[in-house]
Amino acid sequence: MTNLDDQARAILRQNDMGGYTLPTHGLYPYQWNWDSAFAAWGFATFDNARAWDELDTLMASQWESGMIPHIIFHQPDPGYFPGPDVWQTGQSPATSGISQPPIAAIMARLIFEMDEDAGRERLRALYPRLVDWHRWWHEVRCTHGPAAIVHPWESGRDNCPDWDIGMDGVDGSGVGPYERRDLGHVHADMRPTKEDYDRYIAIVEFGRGVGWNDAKIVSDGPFLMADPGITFMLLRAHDDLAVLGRALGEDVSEIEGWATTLRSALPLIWNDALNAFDARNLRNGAFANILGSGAFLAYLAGAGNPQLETQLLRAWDAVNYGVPSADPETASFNPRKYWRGPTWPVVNALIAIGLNADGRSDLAERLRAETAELIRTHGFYEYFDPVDTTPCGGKNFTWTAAIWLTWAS
Ligand code: 9YW
Repeated sequence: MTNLDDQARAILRQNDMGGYTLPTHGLYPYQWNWDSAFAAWGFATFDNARAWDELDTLMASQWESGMIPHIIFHQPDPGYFPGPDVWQTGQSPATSGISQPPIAAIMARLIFEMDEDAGRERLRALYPRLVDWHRWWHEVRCTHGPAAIVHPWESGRDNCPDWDIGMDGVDGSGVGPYERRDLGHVHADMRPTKEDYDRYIAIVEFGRGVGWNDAKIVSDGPFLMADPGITFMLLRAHDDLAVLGRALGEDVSEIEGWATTLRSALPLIWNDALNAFDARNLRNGAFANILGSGAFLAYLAGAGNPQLETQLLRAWDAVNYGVPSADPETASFNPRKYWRGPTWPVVNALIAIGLNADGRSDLAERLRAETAELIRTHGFYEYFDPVDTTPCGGKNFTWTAAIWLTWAS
């Protein structure tokens, strides 16, 4: 067996389609937004120019509104559903009509600081697009205070229990027949259910029906929830973008204003009954009352507190490897079903960045060691059972390889 660093680099190269990287061949044959940002960070450990290329191809798909879509369908591929024919966004290249966790600025800062001389001009070219994307989040998606998502896919944590109360209000019964492609790659037990998919498609059909008009989707769409995970990633990304802007000699007061406003909205996603940050249905104000891994991204935004640490340790101590994506002490916990319990190396990496910044390097190191053990035991899988280490989902996964090279090894 070659050493794991070599294997990780080989995975990035194998998934490299020339300027953009697939999450994994087969299951996800396109460019995904936050996967690409992680890929860029991974490339930066051995090919700085290629790292910036990845961010360039991602940001090149920016919509007129400033939105960066969650999937870019560079080349047709029948292996994934729903493809561009379902989304019908009219973009070129074709894209989905929703966004994904805005971590590109976080990764751009990490990459820039690895080699400032090589990165300065690349960053200068990228910076205005990042600013426009962040402005879109502020103006379109932070109108209720915290960052709102209009589709569970937008959160990056597709079927986590956080979204159950919002999904209850989505009628999937009118969706016509379709064929899922994910089940040809991964066992159904590890994937979202048919009821989930019917509702996912119903939300897409709503967006398509209003011509992907952002304002209409937010005001009248079937799903609108405050996402703690995106809120914290966006807050950290605003701060990092301001750091990058200053390094370029730009006026960053607008970005600082977005960050101040977003930080002042954090009390709206604090649930006293849960003693943690929590998702919220923005149609009626109800809390999800579910401890999810998005809450622990608070550390990334300097928003940790003692109650949250108690909850983090309770959930983490209830499993053996990594932070679980859902609370192990609730009935909905399922250690192999996608975002309903498994541990995700990429989320662990983000939580650890936050814990380190918060002065909890002991916890960050524990998280790194547990994540590394999963990868050493089984390889670069998409996610893992946090109780018994079973590798789950796709293999030879780009973002797992990327966080190995940058953080876990
Ligand atoms: C899907 C690519 C994507 C990730 C998401 C993850 C999954 C796609 O895969 O969504 O069809 O379910 O939930 O976070 O970006 O790796």
